[in-house]
Amino acid sequence: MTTCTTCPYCGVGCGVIASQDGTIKGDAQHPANFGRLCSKGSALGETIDLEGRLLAPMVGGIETGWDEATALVARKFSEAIRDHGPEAVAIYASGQLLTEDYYVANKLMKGFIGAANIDTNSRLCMASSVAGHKRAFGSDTVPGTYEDLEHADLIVLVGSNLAWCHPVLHQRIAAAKEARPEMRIVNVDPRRTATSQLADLHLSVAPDGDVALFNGLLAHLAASGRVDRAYVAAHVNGFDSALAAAYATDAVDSGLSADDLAIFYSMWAGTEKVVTVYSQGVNQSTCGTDKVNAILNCHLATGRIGRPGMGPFSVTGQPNAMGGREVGGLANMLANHLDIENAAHRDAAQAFWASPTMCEAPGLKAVDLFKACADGRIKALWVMSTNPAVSLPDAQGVADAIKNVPFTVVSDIMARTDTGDLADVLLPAAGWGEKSGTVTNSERRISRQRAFLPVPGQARPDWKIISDVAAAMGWGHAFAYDSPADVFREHAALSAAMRPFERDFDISGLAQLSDAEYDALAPVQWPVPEAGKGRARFFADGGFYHPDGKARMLPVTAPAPVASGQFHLNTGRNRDQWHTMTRTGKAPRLGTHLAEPYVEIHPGDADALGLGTAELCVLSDGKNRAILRSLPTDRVARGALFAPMHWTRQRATRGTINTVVQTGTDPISGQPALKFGRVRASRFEARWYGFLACEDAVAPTCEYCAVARTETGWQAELAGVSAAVDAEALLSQLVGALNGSVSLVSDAATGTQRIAHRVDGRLRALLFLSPEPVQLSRAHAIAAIGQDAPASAALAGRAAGAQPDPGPTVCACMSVGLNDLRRAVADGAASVEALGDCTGAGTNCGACKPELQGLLMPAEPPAVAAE
Ligand SMILES: Nc1nc2c(c(=O)[nH]1)N[C@H]1C(S)=C(S)[C@@H](COP(=O)(O)OP(=O)(O)OC[C@H]3O[C@@H](n4cnc5c(=O)[nH]c(N)nc54)[C@H](O)[C@@H]3O)O[C@H]1N2
Ligand SMILES: Nc1nc2c(c(=O)[nH]1)N[C@H]1C(S)=C(S)[C@@H](COP(=O)(O)OP(=O)(O)OC[C@H]3O[C@@H](n4cnc5c(=O)[nH]c(N)nc54)[C@H](O)[C@@H]3O)O[C@H]1N2
Ligand code: SF4
Ligand SMILES: [Mo]
Repeated sequence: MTTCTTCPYCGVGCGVIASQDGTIKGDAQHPANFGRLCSKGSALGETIDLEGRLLAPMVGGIETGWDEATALVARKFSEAIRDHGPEAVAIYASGQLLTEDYYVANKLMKGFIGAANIDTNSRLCMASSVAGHKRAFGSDTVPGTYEDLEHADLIVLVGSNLAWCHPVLHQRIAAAKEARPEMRIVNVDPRRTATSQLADLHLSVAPDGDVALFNGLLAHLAASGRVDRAYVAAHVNGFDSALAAAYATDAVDSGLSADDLAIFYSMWAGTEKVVTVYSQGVNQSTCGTDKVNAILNCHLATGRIGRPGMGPFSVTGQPNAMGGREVGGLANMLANHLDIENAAHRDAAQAFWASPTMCEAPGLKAVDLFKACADGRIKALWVMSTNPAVSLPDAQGVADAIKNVPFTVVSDIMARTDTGDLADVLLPAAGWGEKSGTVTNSERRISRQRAFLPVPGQARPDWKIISDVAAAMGWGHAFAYDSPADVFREHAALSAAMRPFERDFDISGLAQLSDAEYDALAPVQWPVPEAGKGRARFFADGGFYHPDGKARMLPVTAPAPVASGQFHLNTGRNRDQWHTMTRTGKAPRLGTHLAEPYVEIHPGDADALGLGTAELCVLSDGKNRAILRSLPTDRVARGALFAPMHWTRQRATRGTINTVVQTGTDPISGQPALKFGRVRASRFEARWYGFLACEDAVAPTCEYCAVARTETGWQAELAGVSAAVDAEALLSQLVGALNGSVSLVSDAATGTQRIAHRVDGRLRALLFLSPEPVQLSRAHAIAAIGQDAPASAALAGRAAGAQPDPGPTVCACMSVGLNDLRRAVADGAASVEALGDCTGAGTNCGACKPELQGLLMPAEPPAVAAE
C-alpha cells in the first residue's frame, strides 16, 4: 500500500509516494515536483528506522510515562508563571513543525500563558523576508508561484544555492532553460557554487554588497526610462525617496566591476519577465531586511510583480516555514497574519479563543530569548523540533544559556541531540511518516503530510503533546482536540472569523472540511476563500495591504564595506545533509558526498597558512575553536572562508561551526548574520592522522574526530597532536574493549600503523594511522567491515574480491563515486549525458550534474573534501 505525503525537508514541498517498506517515489501529480525528488528526498526510506529514536519520555535521564512527564512540565511552567510572571517562560519552536502543532503551541503561549515569548528557528531563516515583505506590501506575502520560474526570461538567484538547497526547483529551471535556451540566469553570490554553473553570469558580489547592487539597479532603471510610471502612480508610495537613496549609493560598493554591473543592469532592465529569487545570502545579514527591500524596490518600480514570469521570490527553507508564519509562530506576530501591535486584532483573537488573557506586546526574538536564558530571566524553556545548541550563533554560549535555565524541556524524535543532552525532560515526538497534518511550501501551497508508519514506542504527535500539557495547566476545554483535522478546522475558522480585517491570508474555505475531506485534501495555494479555490499570484493590479492599498518603496542605504585583519566566515549547506543531520546523517549514501566538516579556503590563503593537501585548519573567534578539513578552492575569494553548518558535537569533536560564529542581528528583523563570522585561521599542527572503519557507533574523542554512517557501520576521520600514538589504546578508546583478535602492522620507515580487530574471524574494526593525511581507499576499508577477511587482506585495506575503489560519492541517488567518474572521463565520456549513460550518475534527481560538469572541466576541483 502506498501513501501520498510531502517531503519533510526543504520548502519546495515535494509530493512523495511512500510505502511502509521504505520505498519512496516522487508524486507525479504534485504541483511542486511533478514526480521529481532530490537526493535527500530519494533517501527518505533510509532514515525512518528506529535507530537512535527517543521512544519514551525521560525525566532526568530516567524513562517515565506520559502522565508523570506531562504533569511535571505543566507544574514547572505553572510555577514559573505564578512566581515570576508569564514572561519567565518561553517556547522555541520550528519551521519543521506541522501547521497543527505550530498553531497549538502559539495559541498556548500567546492566548493562555499570555506572553509572546515563543519564537522559532524561522528567526534564523525567514525573518528578514517577513520584515521586508511587511514593510513593502503591508503583509507577509510571497506574490508568485513556481510556474513563474518556468515562464521567466531572466532568473536572478541572489544568495541562494538553489542547486543544493532547493534542488527540485533547480531542476525545474534547468529543464525550462533546456527547452528555451534563450532564458538567462544570473547568480549573485560571493562564492562560486553548484548553482553558479547553471548561470550565464555569476556575480561574485562582496559580502553584503547586495544593497549597493540593487540600489545601483534601481538608479539604472530610472536613468534608462524603465520605470513603469503608471503602476507606480497607481500602486506605490515612496518612489522618490527610494530613488534618491539609490542615486546616493555607489554601486562599486557591491564589489563588482563596472563591466559586470553594466551587463547585469542592462539584462534586468531589458527583460520584462524577470524573477528575483533570494534566500539566506540575503536574509542572514545585519542588513538583511534592507537587502530584501532593495530587491522589492526594483520589482515595484517596474511593476514586474504578480504577473506570469515576474516577481520577487523569497524561497522558504524549511518544509513549513510558511505555515509557521500563518499561525504567527514568530514572537512579533499573531496567528493568521494578524498584528500583535494591533489592539483590535488582539481582542478579536482572544474572543475567538475565549482565552483568559492575551499577550500585549511582541516577545523575545531568538537571539535575545537565549540571552534571557543566560541571564536568568527565563525559568522554564520548551524547545520543539529544533537544535539551537548547534544552529544559533555563539552555539557554545547558547548551550551554556540552556544549562542555566532551571527547567528545560526538549521535544524531539531523537534520543540524543546537542540540545536534548542539556534538557531536564525529553518528550518523544512522532516523526515524519508517523504523524499527520499540513505544511505550506514556498509558493503558499498547503499540502497534507500523511502517516504511513505505526507510531513507535510511546511517541506522540507534537500537537497532542502540547495540548496535553495545556490541559494539565488548566485549559483542557480550549485544547480538547481529537485529531489534527480538529486543529486545522479551528485554524481555518479563525481565518473566517478574522475576515473583517483586510489581510492576504484567508483559508476560510477550508473551515468546514470533514475528516474525510481533510484526509483527501489536495494541494492548494492560499488564499482559499472558498473550498477548492486557490490563488496563484498577488499584486499585478496593486491591492497591497497598507491602509491606503499601496505598496511602499523604501529608501535603503548600503552598508560601508568593512575591512578587518580577520577572515570573513561564510556558512551554509551541503547538498546531501539536512541541518544538524539527525535524519540525513543516518543514510550512508548521503554521508559520503562530503563526509567531514570542511572549510573552503582560497589556495593563496591556504599556502600562506602552510596548509598542505587535506590538512586540517583551526578557526578561532578568540573564544572557541573549530577544527575542519581544509578544502583549498578558488570558489571562495582571498580572505573569505566557507564552512557547512551541519556538524554537531555528536558527529565531530570541533566541527560545530556556530561555536565560532559570533555575530550581530538585523536591527529590524532580529535575524542573525550567520553568513558573516570573523575568525582567525591557522594550520592545525597534527602529529598524526587516522582513518577508522568499524561496525559500532563511535563517540567523537581525539582533538579531531568526525564520524559518519557507512554501509557497514561507521567511519571516523581522526587527527591528534601527541607525539606517539598507541594504536591499540586508541582503537579501544574509540570502539570499546577489544575482545577478539587484534593484528597490528607498523612501518617504521613511513611511521604508519594499521590495526585490525576481528571477532571469530569477522572484521569489526580497521584503524589506519599516519604522520601524513591518510591516503587510502576509504571504500575498500569500509567494505571489508563485517567480512570474514584474513587479517593480512584487511590490513592492506582491501576486501576480498574488492572492486576498484569508487571514491567519495558524487551521485548519491545512484551511488556513483568520484573515481568511477574519473575513469569514465578517462575512457572518453565527454558530456554530463555521456557520464550518465555509462555510470548512471545524474540520471535520477540530477542534483550532482553541476559536479559532473565540473569533472569535465579540469580547472574546477570537484566538491569533495578528502579522498
Ligand atoms: N541540502 C540542504 N538543503 C536545504 C537545507 C539543508 O540543510 N540542506 N536547509 C533548508 C533551509 S532551512 C534553508 S533556510 C535553505 C537555505 O538555502 P540557501 O539560502 O540557498 O543556502 P545557504 O547555503 O545557507 O546560503 C546560500 C548562499 O548565500 C551565499 N552568501 C553568503 N553571503 C552572501 C552575501 O552577502 N550576498 C549574497 N548574495 N550571497 C551570500 C553563500 O555563499 C551561499 O552559497 O535551504 C533549505 N534546503
Ligand atoms: N552557521 C549557520 N547556522 C545556521 C544557518 C546557516 O546558514 N549557517 N541556517 C539557519 C537556518 S536557516 C535554520 S532553518 C536553522 C536550522 O537548524 P535546526 O532547526 O536547529 O536544525 P534541525 O537539525 O533541522 O533540527 C530539527 C530538530 O527537530 C527534530 N525533529 C525532526 N522531526 C521532528 C518532529 O516531528 N517533532 C519534533 N518535536 N522534533 C522533530 C530533529 O531530530 C532535530 O533535532 O539553522 C540555522 N543555523
Ligand atoms: S527538493 Fe528535495 S528536500 Fe526539497 S522537498 Fe523536494 S525532495 Fe524534499
Ligand atoms: Mo532555514
